[in-house]
Amino acid sequence: MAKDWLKENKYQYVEVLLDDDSERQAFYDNHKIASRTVPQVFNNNRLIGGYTELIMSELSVRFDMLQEDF
Ligand SMILES: N[C@@H](CCC(=O)N[C@@H](CS)C(=O)NCC(=O)O)C(=O)O
Repeated sequence: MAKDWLKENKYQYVEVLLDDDSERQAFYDNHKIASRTVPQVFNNNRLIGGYTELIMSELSVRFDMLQEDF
């Protein structure tokens, strides 16, 4: 869903596959990610979160832009 959303909204992304359990655990630990789910979306090396947080962050930016128009 996150990949589809990024494509639809014309964002470029790099996918890091974490199918291997130990690699995935190491990734969570190295990035201090408390959640143990995928996807984990980063923007400029900064963790946004999962799909839900990705959508929420976009909505937040759009909402701020709307506010600036008033
Ligand atoms: N709220 C998260 C949910 C992510 C989620 O549930 N991902 C599933 C795979 S699609 C997962 O990692 N399940 C493994 C688990 O819950 O341990 C989001 O929006 O990204």
